[in-house]
Formats: sequence, C-alpha cells, structure tokens
Amino acid sequence: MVITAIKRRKLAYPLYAITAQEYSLGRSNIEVARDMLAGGVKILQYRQKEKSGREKYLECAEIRKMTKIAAATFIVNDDVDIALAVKADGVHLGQNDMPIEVARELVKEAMIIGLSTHSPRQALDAITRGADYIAIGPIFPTQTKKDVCPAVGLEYLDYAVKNVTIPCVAIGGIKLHNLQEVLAHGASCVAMVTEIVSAPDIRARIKKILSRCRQST
Ligand code: 3NM
Repeated sequence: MVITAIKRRKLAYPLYAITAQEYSLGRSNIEVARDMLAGGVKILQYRQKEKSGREKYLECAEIRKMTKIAAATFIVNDDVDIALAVKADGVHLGQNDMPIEVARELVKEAMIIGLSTHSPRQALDAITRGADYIAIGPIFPTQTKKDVCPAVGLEYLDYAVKNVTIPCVAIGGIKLHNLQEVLAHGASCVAMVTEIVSAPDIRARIKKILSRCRQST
C-alpha cells in the first residue's frame, strides 16, 4: 500500500511528543499539550492509560481543537473509537491492540495508523499489513511503558534506517543527553514522553530538543 503525500507530510517532523499525566508534575494533559504546541511540537500523541473513556474523549476533543489551531498532527494512542470521534489525524496501536486490518476497516484510508514494533520481523509485518508509520523501540531502557520488552538498542534503529521506507519514529528512553546518538544513527523523528512532560519548563525543553535536531541535519 502506498502512503499518501498528505500522510507523509503530517509525519515529516523531527519530534513526536507524547502525553502522560502521571509524569507531568501535577499538570493536566491539556496544560501539557498547550505547552508542547507553544514550544513548537508538530506531532502530538495523546497517551493516557488510567482514565475513563469519557475523560479521555473530553481531553482528546480539546487537544484536537488546539492541534488544529497550531497546524499540528494529532494522534490518539490505542483508542480507535476516540480517534474517530474527535477526527484525529491518526491512531497508534501496540502489538497487543486490535489488528491493523481491523483498525483500517474502521478508520478508512485517510487516517494514519502507526504501530509499535520491537524487531525487524515486526517491522516487516507492520508494513505488509498497511501501517503508515512504525515506532522503533525501546531504544534505551524506559519505565514509562509498563508492558514493553527490554531495550532493543540502536541496532534495530540501524536496521530500520537502512531497510524501512515508511516513516519511522525512534522511541524509548530518549533524553537530551542521548539524543545526539539517536540522531547520528539516522533517526529522522524521535518520540519522547518523560523528557518532555516531566520538564519543569516544557516549552524551553522542547526548544532545546528541536535545536539539537536542527543541528544534526
Ligand atoms: N512505546 P520515555 S517505549 C510509549 O518501544 C512507548 O514501543 C515504546 O517513554 C516502545 O520517553 C515507550 O519516557 C515509552 O522513555 C517512552
């Protein structure tokens, strides 16, 4: 399946920022999303494990409005129904979520579907089954995703940079201090949770991250 130019454009940014209220120093997902966008984030994923469907829907509806105004891509983690309800740009699935083919039937062609992958085999499988982008990780150890496999290291990123032609997002334990290494291995997009949401000054942190990304291009 061919990924449209519109989808590619929506994913063509160096930083992919993800929410997680439990690590946000008491700030709400809405406040954090506002700071992310003010700092210059252009891909924002709503990820929130322990809230009701109603709460998640209400937050996503608000963030959808904010991302529209900021011309940012909005992706909802796990919940295909919420992604559809708020007209998100995409939905992100894990290996244990519903199969991509089933999600595709529901969201149709225009919506981006991303898939978490942890090995070359999973990458090839995701591409065959119609993912629009894949996450490559965890590159480094992370406590943020509870059910994820141990860190896969930079080798899998090397494999993806060389062999995968759909957009790839490096994820897992990526911080300012190791960002340069990930970029040097060819990552064109990096995803971060705690390095952003746990920063006392989210806007300043994002500006620093984006400036590092620019230096490496
Ligand atoms: N997915 P942090 S690792 C949400 O490897 C997520 O698929 C991963 O959080 C994967 O930036 C991860 O705080 C957590 O390490 C990333």
